[in-house]
Amino acid sequence: MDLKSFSLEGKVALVTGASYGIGYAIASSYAKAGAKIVFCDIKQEFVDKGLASYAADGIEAKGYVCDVTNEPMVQDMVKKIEAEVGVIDILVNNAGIIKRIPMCDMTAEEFRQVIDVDLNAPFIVSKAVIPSMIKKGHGKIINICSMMSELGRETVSAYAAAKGGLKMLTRNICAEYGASNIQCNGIGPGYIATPQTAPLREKQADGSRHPFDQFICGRTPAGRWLQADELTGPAIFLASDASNAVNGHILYVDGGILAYIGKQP
Ligand code: NAP
Ligand code: GCO
Repeated sequence: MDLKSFSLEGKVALVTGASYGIGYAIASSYAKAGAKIVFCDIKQEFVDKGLASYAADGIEAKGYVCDVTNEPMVQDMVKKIEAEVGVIDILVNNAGIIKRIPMCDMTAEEFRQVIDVDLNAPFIVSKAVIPSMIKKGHGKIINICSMMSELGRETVSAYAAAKGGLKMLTRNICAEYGASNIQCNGIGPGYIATPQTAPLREKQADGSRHPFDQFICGRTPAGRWLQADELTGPAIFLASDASNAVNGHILYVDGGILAYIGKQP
């Protein structure tokens, strides 16, 4: 086997919501593997912040303001990327939100907002890039799923519904476009220390650890929160030719959570 198949040299990669957090870590690793990086975020100030961080890391990235739930805006962004950078070889559907609200207290509108960003948007962005991937003869789509693609927990009904749906959208894109040499896979991160999970790790008023922080460490065989950088090896693999025979798969990068019943009392 030629180890060059792990390289992303010359590929164009779009990572959504990648000004910071998991998206930023994945996009940066793609740049190091040789790809040209394009990212989007919903607000100009976040795009500017992202551009400054990439530049500080010595990475040349192009950033676009785009709300991934807005189909005309996404179609427009993809056209611009094709004209200004090139046809997208790799798409990472990373942008996501969570609302931690008990189901019976959640409004239908709040539920819809989460489904819109976490499930409808990956459909909208994938749909925008697939036609050019078909013309080019290959493409990689990576959907950022979750533990909640498999498990439920109190307060995250909309998020779990969306991430469970995203797992099945992943399999369906594989089923529908595998014959066009498009591989669509998911990464299911465990509990990663990013701004999204910061409220779950906040120190208590008395300086003790947040109960959820203790719960997650006890529920993870690795015994710790994971870092965004730990997702990058699997993300490079799924974006590269080394994974051309892997399709419709969800690769859980969870420190062992899904294999574990939890710490014995
Ligand atoms: P994060 O720190 O909150 O970053 C999410 C990014 O998505 C932000 O840059 C956010 O931009 C952007 N975004 C939100 N709505 C958007 C929209 N409509 N259009 C464009 N961009 C939008 O989250 P993260 O922890 O890095 O998570 C990234 C992905 O991994 C999400 O899909 C999340 O569900 C998933 N995930 C996270 C964990 C974890 O433990 N952290 C575990 C499993 C899966 P703004 O800041 O401007 O809103
Ligand atoms: C939560 C967390 C999770 C993680 C992640 C787990 O409130 O339980 O935010 O949903 O972000 O998706 O894989």
